[in-house]
Amino acid sequence: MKPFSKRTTSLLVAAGLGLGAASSTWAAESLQDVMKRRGLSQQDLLAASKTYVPTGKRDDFIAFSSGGQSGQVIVYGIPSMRILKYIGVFTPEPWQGYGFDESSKKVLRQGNIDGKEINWGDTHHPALSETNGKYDGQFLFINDKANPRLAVIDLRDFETKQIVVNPIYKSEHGGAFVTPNTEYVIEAAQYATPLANKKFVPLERFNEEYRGGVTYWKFDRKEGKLDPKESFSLELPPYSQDLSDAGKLVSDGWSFTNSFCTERYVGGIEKGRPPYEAGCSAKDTDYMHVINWKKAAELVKAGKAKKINGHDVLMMETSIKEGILFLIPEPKSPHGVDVTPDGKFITVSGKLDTHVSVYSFEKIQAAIKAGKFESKDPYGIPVIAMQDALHKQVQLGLGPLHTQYDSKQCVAYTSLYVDSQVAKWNYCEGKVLDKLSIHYNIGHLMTMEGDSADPKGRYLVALNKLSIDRFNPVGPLHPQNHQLIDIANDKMQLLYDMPLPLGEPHYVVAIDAKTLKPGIRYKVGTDSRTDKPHPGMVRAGEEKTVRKGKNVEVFGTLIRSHITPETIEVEVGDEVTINLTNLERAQDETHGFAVSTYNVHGSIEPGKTITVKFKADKEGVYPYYCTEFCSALHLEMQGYLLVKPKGYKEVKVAAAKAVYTKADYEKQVKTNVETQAVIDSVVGYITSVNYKDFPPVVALVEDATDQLNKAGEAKAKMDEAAKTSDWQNATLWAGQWWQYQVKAADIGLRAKTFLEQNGAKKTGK
Ligand code: K7E
Ligand code: CUA
Repeated sequence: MKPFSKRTTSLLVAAGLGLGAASSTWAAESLQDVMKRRGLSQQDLLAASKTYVPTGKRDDFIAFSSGGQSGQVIVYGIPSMRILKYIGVFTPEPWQGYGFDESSKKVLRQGNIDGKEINWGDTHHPALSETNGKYDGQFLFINDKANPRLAVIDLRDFETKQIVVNPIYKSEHGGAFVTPNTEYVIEAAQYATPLANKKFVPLERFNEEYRGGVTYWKFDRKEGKLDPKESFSLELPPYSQDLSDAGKLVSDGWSFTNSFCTERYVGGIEKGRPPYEAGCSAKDTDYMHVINWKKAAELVKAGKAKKINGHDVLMMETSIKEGILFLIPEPKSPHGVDVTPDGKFITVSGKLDTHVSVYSFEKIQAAIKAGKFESKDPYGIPVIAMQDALHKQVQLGLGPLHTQYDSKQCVAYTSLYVDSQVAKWNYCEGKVLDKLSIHYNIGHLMTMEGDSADPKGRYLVALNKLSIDRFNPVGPLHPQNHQLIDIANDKMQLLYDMPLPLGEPHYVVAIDAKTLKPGIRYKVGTDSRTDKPHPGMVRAGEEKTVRKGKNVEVFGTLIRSHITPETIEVEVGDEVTINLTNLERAQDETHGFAVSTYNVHGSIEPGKTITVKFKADKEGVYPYYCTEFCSALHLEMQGYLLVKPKGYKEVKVAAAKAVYTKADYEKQVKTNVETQAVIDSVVGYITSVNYKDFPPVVALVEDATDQLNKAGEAKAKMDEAAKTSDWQNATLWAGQWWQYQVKAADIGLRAKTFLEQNGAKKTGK
């Protein structure tokens, strides 16, 4: 173990002393005792203090990780590495109702291919939207490698809003990468196939008829959607196009896509041919594709594209003739391609080479301008000589893959898959600065905003392929391991291992938490997936059930702790549509909705309206209920779906006998009057301070007022019943009045605590 700097030690001693002095009641164990009992070193303590986020505090960065084969996105905080959310993208996600209510189902079904439902995805590369090359915190894009698709997530609510299917590929690995103003989202094919849909071509015609490509999806920022009509692709040779990156600043308007298997080798071990991995790594170099996408877009506008499957494709012939497509050799089975923050250089790693190669955009442009090419590839694409484009080659170690950048000038980090290391190096001067061992077999790595024009440095996350012995065993399928590394100093320091139990997260992006501005509620009646008013929304008091022939449509509402309607009566065979609006305004008061055995579920956040649909195809009695523990009477947030036999005749049932007496009624009223006194005192406090200066409190006050209005309505009904000595109903309505009081009091107390903790001042009124 390494010795400690003096500063570190004194820092720790100071912390220890501080603890001892401040807390006499709980500190039965001293810091030293705990270290001894748990076998912690000073280094461990320092690492812990760099990642620990005390209760109530928040993380500095928010990471969006691919969820790999789970088809989802994982959101976590840095440096705590606490998981905040899984976002359903290509895979149904019941908690969010994703795929279980109608409008989210529609989004998921946009991902059908040739009419087939596809219920999973192999997500690889998330990309955050950019403005001037910097993260703007508005949108997230992610690809599906297995089924060539791309999804758009709106970061106002972290929901998936759109899925598009690539019209000409059968797989796609090189997405998503955005251009500096998110004009386009780049996606490249991986495994070459015939571009025309459902076209069979024998493997023997691979070179002639199989093709790769790169697609530029036009992003309409105002709509928050990719626009297929304005999107286009470049036909490319059947090299396995891998990852891409867009140029920025000086290289804006260009994009770079690496490739492997430019041998165009076709395996077939069954026919006695050597396997793919041998044939695909035979050559010493593969090609980086250099593409002028701005000019490509103009050519498409000018009608130079050919329609394939209804999609605009610039054929190679056109791209060559118009001078927008070039190749540069890159060493042995390249994998990453990463443009530096200043846009001047492009870093490429070869999985089977020990170097990273740094290409100079300026040199590339000079060669193009001078028409200086070393050769043409078999399809006639001009090839720039490697030495004409290279800035530096740096020997880093075995299996270099991906590169990310630091906030410090010229500093880069590259993952070394075979060595299981992170290399820190200087790309301007071409020298290695530091190396750190990780566990085990790192794939991507990621620094804070490290692929943008303005990296934030500070932390690095290593995304490791294996975790072997790092965590408690949970069977042969191990968790993934994300390791947090401190990169603020000259030497890298490993801080934390985070097991990720949800598919192989290839890549992750992290953004300054302050840049994100997610909402906390929807405008009442919003369909969150379309961002439009939901036709099924109703306000309180407007709830109704409409029958048209066999179709029964419910327009209902949810508010603590009540589902309106409480009974839904249908006949077997009816088509049932249930629209539900969450009338809450209070933060985090989400209600869920499920109907027993009908496979529907909704997550209805404050203001949201959802629809669930099903055919009531079996007679019986099916409870429905709220699935989020939303209040003390959450369990009572229930109702019944009654599916009656055909032609069922109502049977008169004697009304239940009254069980409550005048004494019960009076007892409840007494409780209510006492509760009102508590509410009045809380209201007295809130209105005595400057609560209007605190928007969260204003929202709480509105919510509490709502509840109190409802309390008034219940009280009026109570009074009416009491007038006719109907003690049964008077007692029940008194109870309902109390329910609303309790909720109002609960909200009021939350507001009071917030004001006290945030330094509210007396207004003197
Ligand atoms: Cu290297 Cu799909 Cu980006 Cu995995 S990819 S590691
Ligand atoms: Cu609403 Cu539980």
